Amino acid sequence: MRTAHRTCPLCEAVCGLRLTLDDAGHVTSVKGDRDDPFSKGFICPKGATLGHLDEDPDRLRVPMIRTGGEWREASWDEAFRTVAEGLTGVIDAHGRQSLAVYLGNPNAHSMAGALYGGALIRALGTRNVFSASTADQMPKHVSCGLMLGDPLAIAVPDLDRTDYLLMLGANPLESNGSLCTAPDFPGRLKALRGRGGKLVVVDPRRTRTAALADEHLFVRPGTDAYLLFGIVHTLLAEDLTSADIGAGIDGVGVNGLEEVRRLAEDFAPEAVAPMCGVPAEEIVRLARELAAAPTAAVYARIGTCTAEFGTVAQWLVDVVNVLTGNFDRPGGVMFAKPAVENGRRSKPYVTGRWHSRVRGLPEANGELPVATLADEIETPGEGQVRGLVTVAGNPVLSAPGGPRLDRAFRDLEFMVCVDPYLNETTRHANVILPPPRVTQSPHYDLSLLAFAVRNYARFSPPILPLEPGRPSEAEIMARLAMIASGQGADADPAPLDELILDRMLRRAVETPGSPVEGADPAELRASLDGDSGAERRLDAMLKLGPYGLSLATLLANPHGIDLGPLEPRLAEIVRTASGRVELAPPRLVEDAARLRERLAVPPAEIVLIGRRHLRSNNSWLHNVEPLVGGTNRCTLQINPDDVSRLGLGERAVVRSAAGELVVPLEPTDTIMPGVVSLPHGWGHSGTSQPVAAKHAGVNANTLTDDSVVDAPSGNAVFNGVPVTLGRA
Ligand SMILES: Nc1nc2c(c(=O)[nH]1)N[C@H]1C(S)=C(S)[C@@H](COP(=O)(O)OP(=O)(O)OC[C@H]3O[C@@H](n4cnc5c(=O)[nH]c(N)nc54)[C@H](O)[C@@H]3O)O[C@H]1N2
Ligand SMILES: Nc1nc2c(c(=O)[nH]1)N[C@H]1C(S)=C(S)[C@@H](COP(=O)(O)OP(=O)(O)OC[C@H]3O[C@@H](n4cnc5c(=O)[nH]c(N)nc54)[C@H](O)[C@@H]3O)O[C@H]1N2
Ligand code: SF4
Ligand SMILES: [Mo]
Repeated sequence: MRTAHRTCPLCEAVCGLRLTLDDAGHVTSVKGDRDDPFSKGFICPKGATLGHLDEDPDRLRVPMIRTGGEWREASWDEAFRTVAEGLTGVIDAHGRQSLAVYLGNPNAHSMAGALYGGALIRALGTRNVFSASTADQMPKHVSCGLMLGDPLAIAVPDLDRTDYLLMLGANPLESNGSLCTAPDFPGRLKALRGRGGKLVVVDPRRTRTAALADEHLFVRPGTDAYLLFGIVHTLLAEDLTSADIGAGIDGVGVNGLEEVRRLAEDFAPEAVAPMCGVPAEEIVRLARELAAAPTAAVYARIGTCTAEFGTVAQWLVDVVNVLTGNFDRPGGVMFAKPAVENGRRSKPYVTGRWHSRVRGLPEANGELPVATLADEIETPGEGQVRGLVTVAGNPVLSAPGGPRLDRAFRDLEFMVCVDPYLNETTRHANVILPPPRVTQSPHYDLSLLAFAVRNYARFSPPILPLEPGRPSEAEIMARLAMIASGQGADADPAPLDELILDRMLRRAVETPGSPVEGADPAELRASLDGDSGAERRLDAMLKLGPYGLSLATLLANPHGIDLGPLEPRLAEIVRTASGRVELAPPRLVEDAARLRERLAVPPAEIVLIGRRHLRSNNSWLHNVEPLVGGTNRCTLQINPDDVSRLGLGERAVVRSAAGELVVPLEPTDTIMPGVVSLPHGWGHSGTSQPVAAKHAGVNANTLTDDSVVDAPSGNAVFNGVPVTLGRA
């Protein structure tokens, strides 16, 4: 028996876990780590079943090679050789622009994804870069990029100190939070109420989060931008804005206030109320309450991002936070200061540096919208995608118009997937390269700690060793990068880490004011610790970071280190060309005009939205028996009035512009009339996962339409999809 501590890698809450293992290395129990200063023992059912996931007998343990319809196990050498032949074959025949890469959500949780994703993209040398970000948070990146000059400068609600939280399109009691790293989100919301604060939830469903709130308001899907504009209008019309805006925030000036005032004129509460379904007097009251609260924060997540005006909505969230004087202020919204900081941008943020070949959609953050991946594969011509690399993604279930991708993937000349499962997407691969188990992998949250509600750091070394000859996920990605850059299947990936380290250390010693200014890079390199290239790179980044931590300090503190509450730091954050906060970026002003034109368009009678369940995680925890037991969760929630009005039975046919599905109905008055909700990540077929196959469900993205995107960011639209319902 032994115990080991590590961070849960499954969601953004980064809970500390305490694992017990027997002598054979089997996980016998998983509990919350009470000594973790951030999560303090909190755990959810997913974390508690991490041992089941880790030892799932259906996970792939060795590479798989497909010939025709036949899969066989292969050695790592043969697998990498097959990848080298496949990728170079496509490059030689059609050029590098015929390659595409798709990086899925778990890359945000792994050291491998954070440290090698960029190298892999550069090595592939293609502009066809896709990721789950354009099915998720790209609108927030674009709005922050345009307002603050840095797409990663995302302010999070100061949950533990705020007096008033207005939450739109998020359900942290199921999701445990997103773009707001906060272990025990439920406990933090209860504490907010306990100290006399107020929580208001805006959601087309009365969720578990809404049930915990002081107040819940139904909003018509896809219309949060109207509601937020109504609030902005009221703040300006009633002169409720903070007196200090003119003086700037933290010494940082604010541009564009008059432009916002001009735009907001057309979005009076009475004008937007019929669109968003929130009565005008409620909109006015929300604005007054936000202005009057000693501190207040507006926080909006996936329900508002994956909508047609997602970027405008995200922008208005921060406009309200600025206008009420709550931007970069304790109790308002603030910026974390992680132990490893993101590299500073040297150029102002722009989108549209290139456009997608078929639909001419603009690039954002170096990516093209996943909503146009199928177009790029299907449409012949120079630059047609013929080869695909996926890492930790399942776009057949997660991307809009998933079934179309399912068909498109069949026509690829070569596809390689890094994934522990044979699933709806990876079944189209020629080669699957499985990463090791969670317990065999090191963990540090390079991405998520930048969005934490407290500054905190924690490193988890691997608990169990790798089997001889088995590469870590970092090595798999590094070797793929070596292959893509033409160095062959047998190239040693170690020089890649050395190259990256060398660049990092040289830049640091040349940077005025850096903790190692003027030092000798070779000496610094010699002083680095770590059992792998990835760990040595982490050690270097920690040592160069704002707290001067190191791998050794983190190893000596296995429960994590509390680095204190968030502090105002806007002056360090802003990277706009003007050096000021841009309250009215031209690209968003332009989209606001489109939003104004829509005021005249009557809304669809019935629209579809998604939802999440605590025991699920997108498409990939459905093979874990303890998480899928109980009643079927892949149901269409519908208001009972709609059931009787439409004369529906136990099941219904749902049709959209993209496709149709037959689904079981779950009548509930927790959803507003005119709205139906279906969770994504289901519709399992053709996998090697017998448990998931028993709980197959249907693919919600059969109904979502890849021809519609949020214009500024190219993000997919999952909420507010017009549908019709008929008897099954
Ligand atoms: N258990 C579990 N946890 C997860 C995940 C999971 O699949 N399962 N996925 C992880 C991922 S990848 C992410 S990005 C996060 C997401 O985390 P959250 O953003 O908290 O996501 P949801 O729980 O889907 O909550 C979104 C809410 O938006 C509502 N909504 C839908 N349309 C609209 C709209 O137009 N306006 C408004 N105001 N609300 C709307 C929905 O009813 C839903 O309650 O969760 C992460 N955590
Ligand atoms: N209709 C609708 N669609 C949605 C959403 C919605 O709300 N509604 N939400 C969207 C959101 S927010 C997101 S983030 C996307 C997610 O989109 P994806 O990232 O494409 O989908 P996931 O289901 O998260 O797939 C994760 C894949 O990674 C694999 N995996 C798990 N752990 C690891 C690992 O450590 N290494 C590697 N290499 N692979 C691993 C799993 O087996 C699985 O194949 O879905 C989006 N799709
Ligand atoms: S809340 Fe998220 S991080 Fe915490 S135990 Fe559950 S899945 Fe893991
Ligand atoms: Mo996500």
